[in-house]
Amino acid sequence: MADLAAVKRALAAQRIETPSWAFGNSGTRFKVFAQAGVPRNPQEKIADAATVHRFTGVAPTVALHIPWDKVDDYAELRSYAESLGVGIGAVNTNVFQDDAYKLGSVTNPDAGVRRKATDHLLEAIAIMDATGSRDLKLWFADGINYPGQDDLRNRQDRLAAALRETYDRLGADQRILLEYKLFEPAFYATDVPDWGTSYAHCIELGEKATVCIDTGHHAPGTNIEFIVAFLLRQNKLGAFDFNSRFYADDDLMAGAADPFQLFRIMYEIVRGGALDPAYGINFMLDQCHNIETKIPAIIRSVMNIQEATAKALLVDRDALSRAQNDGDVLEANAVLMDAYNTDVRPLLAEVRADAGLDPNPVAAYRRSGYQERIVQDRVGGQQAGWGA
Ligand code: LRH
Ligand code: MN
Repeated sequence: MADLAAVKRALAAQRIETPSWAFGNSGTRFKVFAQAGVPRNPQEKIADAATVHRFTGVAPTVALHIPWDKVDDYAELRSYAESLGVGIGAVNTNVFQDDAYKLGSVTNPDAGVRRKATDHLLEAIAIMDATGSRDLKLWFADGINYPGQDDLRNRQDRLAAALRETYDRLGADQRILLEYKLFEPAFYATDVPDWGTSYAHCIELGEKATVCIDTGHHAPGTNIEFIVAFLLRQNKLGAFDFNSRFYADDDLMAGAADPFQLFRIMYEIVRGGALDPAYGINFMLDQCHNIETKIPAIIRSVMNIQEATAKALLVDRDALSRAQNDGDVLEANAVLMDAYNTDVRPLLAEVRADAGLDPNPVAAYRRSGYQERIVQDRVGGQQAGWGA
């Protein structure tokens, strides 16, 4: 039987990083539906992230995306965040929105374009020096749409060269999170399409390079928890971009489309002893709230991850090992399903109450008047978005 006191301590210590861009307007190529009260600048995004932390107690850092969160003084932005009780987390680069990157950024056939892209990656590390961030999150939209459009090997050589230069610029306590994605915006070959490619580049780079798993970036039917188990064994899992999807990179609320998958992923994290923040995995959200109110959606997503984690922590590990070692297929599956089918909401309500928080963060947020206040205050100016 799981030790409930230990489970509650692990849940209280859980840390989830929110994405600044999820507080801004987002959508699809068909439409971006603007919402009243959306932030107009990085400071207002950070204020919303601090609000998520205020009601959940487990989201003390917010990831930035450059240039969407570009400011003149990043040290000042850091102090502002800290004044609201949050820290600046991962710094995300953006080499996917400049006209120069049509045929690729660090993989572009044109050396001048590769230089431009690599300089942006290096600029992001200088920003991390100011914000005190550990994680440089690299995602490359780079890829090709037609066979023959470019040489697949040459593009890997170009990518490796840019990664090497970036890696060598890292500070002692900084690291690379190399995110992969099967497709989109490239529709024939993506240069970092899967965990194996990211993993291989991370091994080539060194110990400060780790893989970032975005749960929306796999082919349908991919067993993501296997990737988690494998990378943990290799000590090469650095972070998650949590969201959920029914079809492609839908960026829906984590756990909304497939709570059982999120549970299986968190079980491999717990089984691997990797839940504790000290282990070093950065559990981030990466979502787009195209039609739903953004702050309660992010609070709900944090709660979904907490619920999946609580269920994973309740797995009777001894009974599971016994059944597995006995080859008792049905019993082994039943032990895991017992935990998954456990209603952990009362347990999480206790954990929140013990932390002086409202047991229902979404309801507490709705009662707080914060949403009405930002709708009233944030009038005029340019609402934040992807600027695509
Ligand atoms: C790419 C991605 C990446 C971010 C972007 C906001 O699909 O997952 O992590 O840079 O979304
Ligand atoms: Mn992502």
